[in-house]
Amino acid sequence: MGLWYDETLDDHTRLGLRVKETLFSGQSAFQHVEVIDTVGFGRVLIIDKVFMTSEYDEFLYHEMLAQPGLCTARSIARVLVIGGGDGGTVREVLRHTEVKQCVMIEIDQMVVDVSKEYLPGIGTAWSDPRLDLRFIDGREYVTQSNDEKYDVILLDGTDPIGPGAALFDDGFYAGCKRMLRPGGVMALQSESPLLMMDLFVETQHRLRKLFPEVHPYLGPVPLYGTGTWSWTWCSDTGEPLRAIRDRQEAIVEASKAYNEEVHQAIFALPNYVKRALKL
Ligand code: SPD
Repeated sequence: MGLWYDETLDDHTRLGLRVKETLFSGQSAFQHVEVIDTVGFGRVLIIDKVFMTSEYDEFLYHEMLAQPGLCTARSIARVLVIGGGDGGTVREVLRHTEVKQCVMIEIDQMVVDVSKEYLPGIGTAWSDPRLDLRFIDGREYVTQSNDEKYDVILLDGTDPIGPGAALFDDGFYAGCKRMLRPGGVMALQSESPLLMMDLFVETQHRLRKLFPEVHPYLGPVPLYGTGTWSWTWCSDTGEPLRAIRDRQEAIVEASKAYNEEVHQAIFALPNYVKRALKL
């Protein structure tokens, strides 16, 4: 049978991958970081025993986190990414030639170093001169920095356990909103509406207190428990379905999942989600 790696989703459910080889295992100042090579999902990054991303399905997560916001914001000259140490989100940002600067704030340098070494196919933009990578605490950055403003902010954190928990509360979201330019868009991963319905709903309520426009959207990510994942599009103004055609056209050809039709479709919510959100 060989060796299996299981992520425990809750008291009665595990998700298991058959392992070919463990490539890295180490403890940083913040969390336990592993990379395994698997039979079905290729190389997989794991933090604190939770699957973070895989070579097999990372595009489903990173394109959906980044492209809906990037294709709707008024400008995308300056983009902030918080988290995203595997490099998949900044790769998506830097596919746009309109982006002049992408600041990435990652608390844990080990995640970036390990991803550069073992997941080079995910983080393909590390040497882009427009990338400004800073190893600092994302929460401190958004709550204490006064002068930096962004057109798009993308939150690519872990689940709200360990250091990732600091990226899920009112103070953090308010700090992000303060840094958004007029017409700007913030998009974040907002967990599974099946496995973590309470957290998903709570997150929507927190965001609605701050932004007039809060629109969750859904897509498949097989690596994450239940396979159904959510992201949320937030803005002061604007409309998530009104994509900027030229900007979309420039990136759709080379995208694996994102295109004009997918952009429209992902914002359609099934009844169980609408009812949970009282929409
Ligand atoms: N349950 C896992 C959630 C992970 C979300 N972030 C993944 C980071 C990929 N860049």
